[in-house]
Amino acid sequence: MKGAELLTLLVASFLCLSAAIAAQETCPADLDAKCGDGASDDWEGEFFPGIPKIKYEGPTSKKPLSYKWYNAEEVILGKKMKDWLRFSVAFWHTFRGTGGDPFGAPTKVWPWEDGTNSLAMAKRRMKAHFEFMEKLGVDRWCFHDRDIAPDGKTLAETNANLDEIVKLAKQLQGETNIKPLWGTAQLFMHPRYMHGAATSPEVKVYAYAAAQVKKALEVTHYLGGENYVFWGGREGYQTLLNTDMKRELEHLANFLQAAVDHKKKIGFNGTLLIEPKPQEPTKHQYDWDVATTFSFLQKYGLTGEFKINVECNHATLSGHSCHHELETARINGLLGNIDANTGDPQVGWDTDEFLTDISEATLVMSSVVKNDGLAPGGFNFDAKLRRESTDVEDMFIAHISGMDTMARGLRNVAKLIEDGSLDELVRKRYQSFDTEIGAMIEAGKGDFETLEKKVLEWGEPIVPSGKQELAEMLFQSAL
Ligand code: XUL
Ligand code: CO
Repeated sequence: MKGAELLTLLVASFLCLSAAIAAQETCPADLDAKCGDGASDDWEGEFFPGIPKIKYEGPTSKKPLSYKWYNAEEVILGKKMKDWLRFSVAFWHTFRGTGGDPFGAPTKVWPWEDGTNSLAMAKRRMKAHFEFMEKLGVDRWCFHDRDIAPDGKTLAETNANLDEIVKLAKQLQGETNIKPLWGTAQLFMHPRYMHGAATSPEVKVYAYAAAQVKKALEVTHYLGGENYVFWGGREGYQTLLNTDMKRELEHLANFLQAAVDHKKKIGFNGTLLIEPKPQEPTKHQYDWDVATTFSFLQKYGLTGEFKINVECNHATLSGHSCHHELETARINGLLGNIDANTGDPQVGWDTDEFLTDISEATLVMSSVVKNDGLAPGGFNFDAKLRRESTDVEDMFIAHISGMDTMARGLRNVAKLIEDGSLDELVRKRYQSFDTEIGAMIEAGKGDFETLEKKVLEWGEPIVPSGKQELAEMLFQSAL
């Protein structure tokens, strides 16, 4: 091919690609009736032809499209793996993720997408989502209201759009026996929420958010969801110079109390979950981490009404390990759900990657086992394909890999428990408290005068080794 022809071809392919990328953009929030006109929810045949139902083949399998460690029906530590793990697919990452980032256009061109945010497209996408879950063998899903249905020009129109999609989801759920693990309201993307939703200084925005959560709670209940999540993406501040923090926190508490009241009013028995995150998109988010969220719940008399959804990547953003956040939630009776993902140690933001670190998964599963599972919560893959992963099969491979990693973590915890050495090391470390004086202190009766007398009698204590390296060796030997 001559140079000039090659150049023409390159320019033409670039223009085609740009057109495809431009067509990927969604309709504006105040949806113009023309946006997506002509689109159809019809689809001939399967959305994922050539992808089989994913089966367990064991650790020797070399097939990417098979489970090596996750064997749903296998009993481990007295429960089926599927009941320990209660996996769910996050609709937003899996079906609304475009691969776009602040520097670049979308990269994913899924065959079923027509580039619109129309109702017809929302229906077609929902059908693809159910085929995806069935093939994967996952029987739960998670969604934001606005992921699944487009905004209308008014709240009434938006709610009508949502009802139409929810009706289809309900029908597909009936055909597949798949249910929501949780639903939530998207209170961060629309410009009206730029200063926050429940913490916006504008009363009409607070009211709008209330109306949106009311509807999202009702829809989650209607679909048989087992939990409802509050992630306060913009409930925080960019600068304290223009912020009345006390007032905003009080508004947030009142908002959450009203959600509790509405949940009871409609007879929704699902668990309400708060998902902490320290920042992004705000400079400071009020639900910074588990401990901050717990103290907020205590201060406003909301404990007992809420549990916590720990997201591993949010944990690391707050300067903790995921294990720390899980244990903080667990020992306070607050561990309700896990958004299983991970960040990148060299990157400072929420990269929402599938968790594939076996050591990390073993620590996560040790908290889950100590908690005797997460039900009615479970695991949500709040994780997305990398921008550069553009094959349809990558959607499956990512989930299989994430599920196998958690399953492997569970198997490792069973090994650690069976071996018993690590538990014994911890028990021994505290055995001095299994004495008369230790029991007195633990019962809150260790007054300082009695303890001073004891010290005078005992002399200088002999302090044993912490055995950290041995603990690490025992842990590693199970991986
Ligand atoms: C954002 C995040 C959300 C919540 C649901 O970081 O984790 O997707 O899980 O709103
Ligand atoms: Co999340």
